[in-house]
Amino acid sequence: MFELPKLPYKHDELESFIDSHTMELHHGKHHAGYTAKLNTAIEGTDLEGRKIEEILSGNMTPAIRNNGGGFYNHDLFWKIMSPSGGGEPTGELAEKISETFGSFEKFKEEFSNAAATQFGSGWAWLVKTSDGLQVSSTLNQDNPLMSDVKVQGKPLLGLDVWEHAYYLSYQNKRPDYITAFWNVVNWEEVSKRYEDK
Ligand code: MN3
Repeated sequence: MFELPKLPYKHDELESFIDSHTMELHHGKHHAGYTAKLNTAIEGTDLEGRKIEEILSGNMTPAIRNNGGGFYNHDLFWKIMSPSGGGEPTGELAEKISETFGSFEKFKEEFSNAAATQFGSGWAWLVKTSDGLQVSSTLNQDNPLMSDVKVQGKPLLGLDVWEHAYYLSYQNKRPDYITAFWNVVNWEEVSKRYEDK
């Protein structure tokens, strides 16, 4: 059984970038919903008891793909944000980003563009692939762990661009939400994910 992970901060701690009501609904309703439906979908199958990363990299029913993706993606999303976030990465990750994209600013541009141009619901990603770092985007609750997406690897940073993630504060202005996001990115956590095997 998967459990809804606790938020690592209070609902209102990402204000004025992400409002408290959005956080409450997003975590307490959307993420909780994916978690419950994932449990229903794997109950009684041989996927019960497996790690989520393992489930998502194998063959899945649509219900497991959508709800398992939703479970994993939101868990990552809460962790890679922090009330004391923002700024720039340091250390190995900072070097790798500069080497790959030219500069941190260029990386931000590429990631923001992937998030802005993802049509409809989906996610933007910074992915650690076997060849290094890459920016990508996916539809719905798909993610880079899945074996049939364009850019595969370990998701380091993810941005939810479903309307439920920003509509209450930003309405149709997704680019403003993307700009705000950079102020809450927890680079320490992203670096940790990069350096971990
Ligand atoms: Mn969401």
